[in-house]
Amino acid sequence: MEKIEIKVKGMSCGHCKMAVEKALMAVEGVESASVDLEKGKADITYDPSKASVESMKKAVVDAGYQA
Ligand SMILES: [Cu+2]
Repeated sequence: MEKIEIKVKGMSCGHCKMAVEKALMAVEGVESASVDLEKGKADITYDPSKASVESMKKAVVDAGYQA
């Protein structure tokens, strides 16, 4: 497992935080995702053999935010 921090823009409330976490958790290989709303970042633990940084960023973008 590896850890990464991705910057996420466009979040404004707790619902946004939940939406981004849910989108990240839906990516295959992502074990956990914790979004910090105030700092605008997501701490992700993932399996690099299954999940790529690009696929995680795409999930955030598809959810309606900027990664
Ligand atoms: Cu919101």
